[in-house]
Amino acid sequence: MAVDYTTRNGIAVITLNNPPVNGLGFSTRLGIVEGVERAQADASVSAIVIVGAGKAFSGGADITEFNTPKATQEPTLHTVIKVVEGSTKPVVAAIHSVAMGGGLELALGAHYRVALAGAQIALPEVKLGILPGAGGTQRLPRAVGLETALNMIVSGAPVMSEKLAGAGLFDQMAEGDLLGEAVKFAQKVGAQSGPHPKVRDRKIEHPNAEGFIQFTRNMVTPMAKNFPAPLKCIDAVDAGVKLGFDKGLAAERECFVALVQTPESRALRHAFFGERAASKIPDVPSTTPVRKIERVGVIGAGTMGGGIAMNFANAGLPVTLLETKQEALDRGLATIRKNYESAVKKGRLTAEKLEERMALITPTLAYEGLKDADLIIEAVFEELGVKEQVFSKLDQVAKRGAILASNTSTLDVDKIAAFTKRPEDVVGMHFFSPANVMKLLEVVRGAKTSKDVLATVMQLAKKIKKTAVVSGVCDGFIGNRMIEQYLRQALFMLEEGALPAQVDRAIEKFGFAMGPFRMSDLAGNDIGWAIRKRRYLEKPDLKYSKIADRLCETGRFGQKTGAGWYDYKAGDRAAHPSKIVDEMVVAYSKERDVTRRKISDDEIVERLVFALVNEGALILEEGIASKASDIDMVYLTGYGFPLYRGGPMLYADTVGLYNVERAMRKYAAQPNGDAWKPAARVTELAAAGRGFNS
Ligand code: 3H9
Repeated sequence: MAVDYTTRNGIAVITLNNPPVNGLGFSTRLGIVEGVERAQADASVSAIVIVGAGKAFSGGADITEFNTPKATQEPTLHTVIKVVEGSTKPVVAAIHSVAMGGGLELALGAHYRVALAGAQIALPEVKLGILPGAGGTQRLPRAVGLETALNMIVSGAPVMSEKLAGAGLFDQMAEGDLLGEAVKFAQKVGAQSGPHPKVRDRKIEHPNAEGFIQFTRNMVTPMAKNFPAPLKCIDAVDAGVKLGFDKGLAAERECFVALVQTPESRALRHAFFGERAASKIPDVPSTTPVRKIERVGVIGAGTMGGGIAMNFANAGLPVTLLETKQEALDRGLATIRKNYESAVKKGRLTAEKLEERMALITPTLAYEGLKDADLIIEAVFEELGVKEQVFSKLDQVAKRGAILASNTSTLDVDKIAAFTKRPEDVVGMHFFSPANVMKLLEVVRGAKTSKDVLATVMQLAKKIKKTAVVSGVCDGFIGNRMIEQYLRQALFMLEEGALPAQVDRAIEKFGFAMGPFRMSDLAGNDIGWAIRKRRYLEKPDLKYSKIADRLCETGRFGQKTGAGWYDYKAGDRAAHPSKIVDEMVVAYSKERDVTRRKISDDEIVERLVFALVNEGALILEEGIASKASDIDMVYLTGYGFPLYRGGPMLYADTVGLYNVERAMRKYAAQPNGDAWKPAARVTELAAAGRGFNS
């Protein structure tokens, strides 16, 4: 049962009991209505308390029910709130820990609210691409004032209950025994004659409501570019201000129904669940014991090693940073300090915290300095021979049970593990650059990596605020293996008729943070060149346009050399289309005897994104990723894929795999078409009318 009903000293206590966060799914809603009706019918009850069991009052509507018949099955949340608000016996919401979304809306429907300090109060619906759809846009402005309410509704950000104590939301702040105090409060109001106050009857007081709403609209419009929800939130509040409660409620309903169907909302909900699902590994139960991580070692104080060390210092974990030469160590520490100083300048860190974090980092030139570390991550040169030296050394000095991690982005983790006598303790931890900023962490599971090592690293990832996704061992893991196919298409399209700026513009218009050519210039074109040289030997049948090699032969390695696919001016990162490069591209087509054609933006987007999708499907088939949402999380958090499209695999579902497969077959018939054999997973799902995420 999702709701418990008891009585206590003449008060009915309705306890929401739907773990993990008392989501207001169908059975919870039904339980509340039944509870209120039972209390109404019981002459010995004078008032009702609604309280949440476990770790929340309520996290809101059950998001898993959205777009299913259950979401609209009566009693809907509207009905529940109507029943609560219409109760002749006063209803008191007793709030602890979390009152969010529909949970807060339910509380706003009660006649009184008692809260513990430290509870997170929010209407976070906008973060899921919707708006508060059960009266939140109407009641919150009446409870806390227009300005506070609009800020909360448009940002979705939580506010601590104590901060709202004076704002008219809570009738009493409880200390300690929430239920006991709420029951006492209920006895007091239960003894008073009704009618009891309703938030809906309050006035929205503001000296210039219209002006403030317009100001908010102006602020939000540029930020909300690809997201329809924030402006709809303002529309709904506006309707309530201008037309009164009931018409405002109707406007809110209309906006909610429209938003919940949008691809943007679907994408945001997918990302919400995808993030949580990523930490669950099918054969590693949540009860798997974890190892204690109290001290971390990082080998290599370059950009990567330094960034990795910062993550742990930020989380309060001491780090020992190892380098082979004093100058390199000094340089690494100076860069870390500079990064922190820049955060201080921006007001994101205090000078005191800077010193605290620096003090957590201990430099060393000796491997012995790592002997107490519970986790050691190497971030040294990407060469198997170098890794061998590091890992055999680690095998000698690391204490028993220490986790030995490699930050490799390309090398075989199983081979690295074999350099030790404890391959079960070895795992890949692939951070993305800059490691102190990027959210993504690919956790590479070797054939022998033990389950408790995986469980420990996944838990630690949360502590350092990363989105960790598990990848099996393969060249490039999930992210880079897919991006290689995307880049191959980008190069083929240059050869066939496009220019770098056109390709970048098309995919940036689709929503990518950066197109493939600007990205390559930033990363360094020599990196891709080195990978291709390896490919030419390892996979001589794999076709590649050689246009990028031509570029590299002229020394145009990107921003770091002041020239790449684009021209750069000193001290400026802006990419300027390059006449030299454009001529080089056209000359290359001629040399290859290719008649250049106009390539549409749609084709550019399809070829780039579906190349990711096809490789993603192979990655699923091979079990390198355990679910499609993991791939999406890699692309959303590590590769600048537009959040409002939900990642490549969800985007393919949105387009429909039937259509995706048809496009692949079309491209297969073009020159350079041998890259386009649809993966079996695509064909099977398309034939079954299913998607990667259905
Ligand atoms: C809404 O209310 C619409 C209404 O306005 C109108 C309706 C008509 N539903 O984050 P955690 C699960 S929209 C279903 O790791 P934490 C979550 O998936 C809703 N499930 O814990 C996870 O499951 P699992 C507006 C939910 O302690 C588990 O709970 N509300 C919901 O770090 C633990 O989650 C929101 O947008 C839900 N509503 O943080 C609130 N919420 O264990 C979204 C959570 O199987 N939720 N789950 O992986 C949050 O912000 C956080 O989850 C919360 C707890 C702060 C509540």
